[in-house]
Amino acid sequence: MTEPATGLLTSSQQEANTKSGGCGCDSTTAPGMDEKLKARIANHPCYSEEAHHHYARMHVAVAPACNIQCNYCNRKYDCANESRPGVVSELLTPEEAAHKVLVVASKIPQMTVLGIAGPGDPLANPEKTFRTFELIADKAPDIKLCLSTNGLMLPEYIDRIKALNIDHVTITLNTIDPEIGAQIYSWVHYKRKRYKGVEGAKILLEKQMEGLQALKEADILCKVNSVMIPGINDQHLVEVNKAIREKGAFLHNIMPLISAPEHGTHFGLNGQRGPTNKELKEVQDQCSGNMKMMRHCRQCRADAVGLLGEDRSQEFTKEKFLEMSPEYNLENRQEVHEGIEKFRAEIKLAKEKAQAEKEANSNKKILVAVATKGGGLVNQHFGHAKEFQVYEVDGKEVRYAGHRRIDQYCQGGYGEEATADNIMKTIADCQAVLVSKIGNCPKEKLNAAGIQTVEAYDVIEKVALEFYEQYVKAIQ
Ligand code: CLF
Ligand code: SF4
Repeated sequence: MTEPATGLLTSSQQEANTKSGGCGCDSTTAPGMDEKLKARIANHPCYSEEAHHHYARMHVAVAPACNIQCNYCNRKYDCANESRPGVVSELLTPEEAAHKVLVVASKIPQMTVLGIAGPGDPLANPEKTFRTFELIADKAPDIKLCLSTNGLMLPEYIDRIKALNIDHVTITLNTIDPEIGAQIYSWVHYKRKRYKGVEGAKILLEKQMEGLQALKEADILCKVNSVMIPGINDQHLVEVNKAIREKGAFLHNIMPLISAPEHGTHFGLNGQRGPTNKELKEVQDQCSGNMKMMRHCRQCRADAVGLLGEDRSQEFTKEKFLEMSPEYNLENRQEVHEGIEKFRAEIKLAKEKAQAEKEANSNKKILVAVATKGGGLVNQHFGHAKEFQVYEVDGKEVRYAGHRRIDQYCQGGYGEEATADNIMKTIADCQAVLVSKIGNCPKEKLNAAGIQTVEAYDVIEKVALEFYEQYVKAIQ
């Protein structure tokens, strides 16, 4: 099945939310991820949040039939698990699909992933789905194959999936409780028989879990999509998250139900609402402690083409792409990918450098000289001070470091020039002088020598930390 069509999305919803059937989350920073795993997702725009800025995916709509009925789906449209409701894709034969992939591979060389996600369920259309994958694997071996399914037939086809080297599979799994499932699925068609209510949900849920286990055993990366349906499974999704994690799912993509009467779905007609962005984020946050969550899903259509944030499907309608010649050129594509990787490496380096600088600055220790008459306060005029208390500040703590004797600056107009020079020498290693007041003349001299002046009447530690904060900001 395609990722679940959950109703028409506004553009902001598309940006903010994920659809129920897509597969993918950013595991690039998941704890414990080894280099081999990183390489497997490095150019998959759904599985790696970072990759989605650079690499594109495409879907081919070769799978029209479905074997279950989700209450958020209207079969007039694409599968709500991977596609926006209300979007209808042009059906292709496997041969047409292969032609299209080769055309796109040359026109958009950063397209690295071919997904089959509908418009029905890919595994309810096994011959068309696998034939398409076979053709692509044969003609465009550098393209990753990706599949999104409701999971009912997954255990049945796991060997074929493995044999075709399909490394990324999404299961749309909305619940682990058949009672809840009965509220989401009207019926399930399994082995020539139609099951309703809890009975149907039980079969589906069992097969989904079996499928998840089988994927793990076959070492195929699995993303789970869950449609969040307020009042039905919203409170239950944390439990779902825990269960799929235990079964070895790699990513979790919680997507909002998109439901409106005009979609003609069971939920749409019954007035079932979708979650607000705030509700969605709360559940995603609750789950994110357990595993990495996908938050960049665009709930793309079953014939999507391009980067996740763009839709170039209209450039490749059937009428148009059949006129184009499939000029797949592996060398050209590799060259483009090398360029992208070079660029990514530069960005990575720049980010690391900025981070290192930030850390170095936040650990930085500085000294400040304080004019005080006691009481733990900055409360003395610069010109009256006969000594400065020197403190070391590192952003977290203010530690007393000693005192520096000086000649009082205000001498009734005599010798102030020489005194100022001596004072500056005495506190040359300090970044600032904290005083209750200071005249313009010594202030300018200190500033010219690189020592800042802070006028305040407050607790020493407070003034010192405030100065530290603005000092670090200024040098970042
Ligand atoms: Fe397609 Fe899904 Fe593969 Fe991606 S989509 S089959 S994993 S290649 Fe991606 Fe689209 Fe979201 Fe799906 S943004 S709807 S998660
Ligand atoms: Fe997808 Fe089938 Fe569910 Fe529709 S009914 S959302 S096509 S799995």
